Amino acid sequence: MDRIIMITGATAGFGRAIAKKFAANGYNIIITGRRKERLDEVIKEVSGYNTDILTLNFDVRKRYEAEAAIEGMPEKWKNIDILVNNAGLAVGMSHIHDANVDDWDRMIDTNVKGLLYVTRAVTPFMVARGSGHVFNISSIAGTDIYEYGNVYCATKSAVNTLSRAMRIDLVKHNIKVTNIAPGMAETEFSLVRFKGDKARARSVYEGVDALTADDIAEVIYYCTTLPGHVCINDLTITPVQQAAVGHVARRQE
Ligand code: NDP
Ligand code: 8X3
Repeated sequence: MDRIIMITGATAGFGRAIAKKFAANGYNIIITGRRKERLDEVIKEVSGYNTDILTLNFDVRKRYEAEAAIEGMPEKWKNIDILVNNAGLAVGMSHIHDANVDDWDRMIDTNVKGLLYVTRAVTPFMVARGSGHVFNISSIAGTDIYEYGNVYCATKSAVNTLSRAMRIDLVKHNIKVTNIAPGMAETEFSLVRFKGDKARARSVYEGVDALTADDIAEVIYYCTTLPGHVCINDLTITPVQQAAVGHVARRQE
């Protein structure tokens, strides 16, 4: 079987673009997410490529579901070369003293615990084979802390720390770990953060040529084309108009 990539959160945004990019380049893809109908759409989108596809329909927050889905894969699919821990979200924007605690739970459970559950289930396959590449999708919010961002920023700081920790734990097994920290990218991210408020979501990107999901897919693919002995450890990617989270040179429209 050819090379295999597993992408969490492949039903939208970065994950979906990454799935298409790697399928177009001959990889077999394992795509995961909660929305099954979206996974079916991705299958149709890559049907023109010479690629095998496995869909795993689970919620990364549900540890036993995640473990069962990954353990239950046919043996040949366990030879995963690349894992992209992408599933994640921001929910709400509030000060620490008046936030919705359910929003905090969703972010911590998805962005930190979900990432860990999937990594714990997949990395033993890589260790057994003595090779692999893990990408963790963090954010500039992991280092560039901003008002109302508190818990989302904290989850992405945790991802940064986990990337460093994974690199130390996995280095002797010839496993690369690349931490990707994007800035503003126009996906469903803001729609989710603002709980379906389309106007508010759209306003985030006004006057900015934001990153696209395809930009992120392109960068991740590039990292995988380097020689075996080369590992890009950390990458920060922003639109040219964004210097930091709160420093965006918007066009007047
Ligand atoms: P999207 O909302 O477009 O996509 C998010 C993906 O995550 C979806 O496929 C969704 O699938 C999946 N997901 C969310 N929660 C769960 C869950 N509990 N279980 C399984 N899958 C889940 O957002 P992006 O593509 O923009 O975001 C991808 C990653 O990039 C996130 O980690 C985000 O924090 C990060 N990021 C985004 C930036 C941006 O500006 N867009 C910038 C920096 C980082 P489904 O709902 O079907 O389960
Ligand atoms: C998403 C980037 O700036 O909205 O991770 O926090 S930001």
